[in-house]
Amino acid sequence: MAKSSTGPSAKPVTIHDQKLLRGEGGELHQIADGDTPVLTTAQGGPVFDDQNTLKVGARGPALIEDFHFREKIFHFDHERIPERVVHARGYGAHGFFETYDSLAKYTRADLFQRAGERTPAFVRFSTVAGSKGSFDLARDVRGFAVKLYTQEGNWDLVGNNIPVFFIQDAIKFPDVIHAVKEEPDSAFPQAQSAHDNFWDFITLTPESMHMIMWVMSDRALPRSFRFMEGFGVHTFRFVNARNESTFVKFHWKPKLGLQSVLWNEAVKINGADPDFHRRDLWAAIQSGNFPEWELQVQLFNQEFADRFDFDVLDPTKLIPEELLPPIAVGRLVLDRMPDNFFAETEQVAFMTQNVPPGIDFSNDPLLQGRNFSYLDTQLKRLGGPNFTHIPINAPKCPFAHFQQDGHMAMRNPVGRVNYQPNSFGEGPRESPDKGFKTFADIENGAKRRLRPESFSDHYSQARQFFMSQTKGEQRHIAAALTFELSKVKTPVIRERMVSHLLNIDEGLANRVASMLGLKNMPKPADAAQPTRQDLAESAALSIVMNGPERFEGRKLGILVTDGTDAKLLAALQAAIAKAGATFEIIAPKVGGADASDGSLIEADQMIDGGPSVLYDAVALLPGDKGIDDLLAESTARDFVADAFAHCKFIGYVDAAVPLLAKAGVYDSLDEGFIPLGGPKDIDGFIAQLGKLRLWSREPSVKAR
Ligand code: HDE
Repeated sequence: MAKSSTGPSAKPVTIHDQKLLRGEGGELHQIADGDTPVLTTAQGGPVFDDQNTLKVGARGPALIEDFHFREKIFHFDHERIPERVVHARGYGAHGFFETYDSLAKYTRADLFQRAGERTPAFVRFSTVAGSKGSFDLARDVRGFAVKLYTQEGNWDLVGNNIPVFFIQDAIKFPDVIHAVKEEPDSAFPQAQSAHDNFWDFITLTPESMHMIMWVMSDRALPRSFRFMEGFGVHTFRFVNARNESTFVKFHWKPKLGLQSVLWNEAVKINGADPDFHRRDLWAAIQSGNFPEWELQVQLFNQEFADRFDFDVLDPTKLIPEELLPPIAVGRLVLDRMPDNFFAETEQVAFMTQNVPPGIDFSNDPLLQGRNFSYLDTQLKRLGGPNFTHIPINAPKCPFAHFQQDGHMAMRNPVGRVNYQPNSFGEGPRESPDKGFKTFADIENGAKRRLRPESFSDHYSQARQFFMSQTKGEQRHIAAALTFELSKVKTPVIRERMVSHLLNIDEGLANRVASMLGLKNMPKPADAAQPTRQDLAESAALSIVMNGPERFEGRKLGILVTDGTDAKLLAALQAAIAKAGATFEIIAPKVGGADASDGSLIEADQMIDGGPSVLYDAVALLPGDKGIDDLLAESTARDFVADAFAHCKFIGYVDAAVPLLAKAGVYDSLDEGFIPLGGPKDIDGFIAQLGKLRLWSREPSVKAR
């Protein structure tokens, strides 16, 4: 007869450092003792055995009365909520916004009234097209969604890292998103715009051309969330206590400057570390290097807006910063990771319609559509109307209303009165003074479905963006367009895109056509408005022209082996820390290497797990003894060859020369290679690192 289940028996075992009990079937049990809390069901019932289901006899069948098993599996089965339709992959952090000076002249919003006022914040960065489990370095727009818990309710500035958008009217949003996401029959490609559907839609939607220039630029491949800008995109309004309105555009400027990676690098990062961006944010915040952005605003009135040919309500246009310099109004600091990713980052519900009194909408048709969508989407994702009861979405100021009941209601009214007006003197009342009062703009006109003519210039700012880039950045745009279109199987779509490029810049169109091997040059696309050739270049649109010129916040990869010069390594580590940067040690074995003085160098990565694409620059510090270990490793050769191809600065000791030769770069030593003969050479190396990349090398490593 089979023995009956008795649960964990009292046969203690020790597995390395863990004391456990062994059950009759050999399974291991961890038993509560001393202060350890007792495992319970969600109902609070103490659990007897968490390793075995309840069965008849030792070998089954299982019993349906096993409420612990059923509750555990039932809960597991429902762990996921629907991922966001767009921006599914994201990463968030807490922090605060600090106001510089009172903006009372422009807005009555409480958070802008007092210098030094701090408002709690939660920010979620994201990619748009990929699913929740996709990789970080997709060529894509990044979401930059900020929730500010103000004293007058939550203000959500749900922006992107690109200041314009693909479409002008919200009714086209499902189309552009369907087109960019994986094709519905094959279910691929994941997190890529390089496929027919996307380019088919884009080439039939000329209003997208300005945004396309941005998405094909290095802006779509940020090195870190910490090194990218954020934009509110739409024109909003500030409204002051006298009910005067000023148009406003919001910009977040990273304190550490802008930086992106190359496409070839991005592709390799996605394989080596699909969590590259989240790991970067996590590491920076956990180590106390809190990322910071300045909030800058462009303020203008209707008279100023009327000076432009384009419409300030058109979200495919920007106001060049040279024409309207932004004013710094505060700073955002991220200083704390969520305790729990799901509870906070996954459940956070951003909504464009969350604005405090003093901030108001414009008639931008995209913004108007978004104001419907974001509330609607939360109902589906979070399962009911009570999503503001979830702590991450709850206001941090006093609030009171008569909303009640519904799924998962956590805060329930007490007392009799749940309506107003009431004559019992209970409950909240409306406030004409404090309440949100919509700016009383005068609107009239016939009800029509119409795109205003003022939205019809689709190419001028696309051209302006392209012309404002450095030559290298322009090459990247041409290469990105060529790569993307090379994945498009329908030749006519490729040609159609070139016909649009002809309206942007003929040189760009010719370059892309030639790299695609296009046999016949198409005619320029029919344009609703001719492209303006006279728009001034804007340096603010380039990444390279807005780099940091210092290595702060960046990361050096230091390759070591047995025999690495201990003094040189220590001096380099100290100098990197002094520059406000970080480093990782890469060695042939993760157990580390023995330095020249016999000390152990602890490794962060084994060479196979730490390719140079994960670093902003590299230092090759092998010892004479250990270099042979590396020469036989293709990963070590790739480490050097990729650092070279990606225009990175490379510090090296003499012992590394055979590796440089093996990687095929020893005949191409340029000023990006810095010999590290001893600690005296380190200052010069660090100074060079501040340039981030040796762009002058690029034409020799990527001819097209
Ligand atoms: Fe969004 N967008 N969007 N979007 N969006 C969402 O809301 C939508 C647009 C942006 O980290 C969704 O909660 C429509 C522009 C960010 O949680 C959804 C239109 C900009 C995030 C939605 C737009 C954005 C979203 C999906 C066209 C830049 C992520 C889940 C009118 C200014 C927020 C959700 C986060 C998320 C709708 C266009 C930024 C479906 C209908 C333009 C950063 O409601």
